[in-house]
Amino acid sequence: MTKPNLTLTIAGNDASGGAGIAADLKTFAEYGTYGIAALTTIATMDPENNWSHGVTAINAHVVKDQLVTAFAGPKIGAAKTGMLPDADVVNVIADKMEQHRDTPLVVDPVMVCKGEDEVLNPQNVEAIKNRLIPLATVTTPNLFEAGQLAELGLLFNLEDMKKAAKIIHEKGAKIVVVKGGKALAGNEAIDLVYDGNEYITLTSPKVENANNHGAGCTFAAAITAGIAQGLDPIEAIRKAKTFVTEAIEAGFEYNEFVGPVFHSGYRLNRQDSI
Ligand code: PXL
Repeated sequence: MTKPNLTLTIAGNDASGGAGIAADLKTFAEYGTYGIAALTTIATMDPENNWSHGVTAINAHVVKDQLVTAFAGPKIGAAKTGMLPDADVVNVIADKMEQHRDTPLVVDPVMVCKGEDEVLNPQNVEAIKNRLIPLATVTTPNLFEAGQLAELGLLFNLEDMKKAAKIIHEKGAKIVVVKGGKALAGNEAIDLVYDGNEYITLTSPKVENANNHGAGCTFAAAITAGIAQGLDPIEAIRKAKTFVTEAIEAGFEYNEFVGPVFHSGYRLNRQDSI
């Protein structure tokens, strides 16, 4: 067997296993890549208190040390970022990725978790915008995040998404995917892709009563793995959309509070489990 392609996630742990590094590493494995994780935060949820989230930050110097280890092996085919707790951590990651500009970077600018309205602190959003977006091969904001990054406030329709995508592209991201997802009116989940030349819309039917916790992380991780496997970014985005749609279809109710995607859905639709 030849050596696997390496993929790196720089993200938080969702203690319920649906989002964050759990989603990323499972997705990397489904694609047949060798996943590595650098942990940035630990997110816990309290079943006694309506699943309210607790977030513990990993110190920036520990994030830095993890990245030194991660880059000490074979070449990393592609990396992604997820939940980042503060500007210090963002800066450490940007410093490292500036030394490894030949490693494609997927920036999932996580600002909020489903079911929680807390937005990350403004300095953090600024740091993501100024330090990571310029390094991004692909960035995958949802409607809310795209509005924040483009400084347009709330977005409501495809025209707003196009405007935001163009502004985020001007900030340096090579390809911007604005995820309309379930939030847009109508019965299709629409994502808008902009590469500086053309707008491409990717549509899929909205999955009814979707158990979709972790869908954003899974989508970005799938793009990362596709790029590491040699797909061009647009092809990687198209394949990731199919991968995450099937993961959502395979989603399940974890408890009364949350329903995660099942990251193995795409493979299990094609193959029996081991
Ligand atoms: O879905 C956003 C997200 C990302 N990363 C971690 C999370 C969550 C939401 O719960 O816990 C670690």
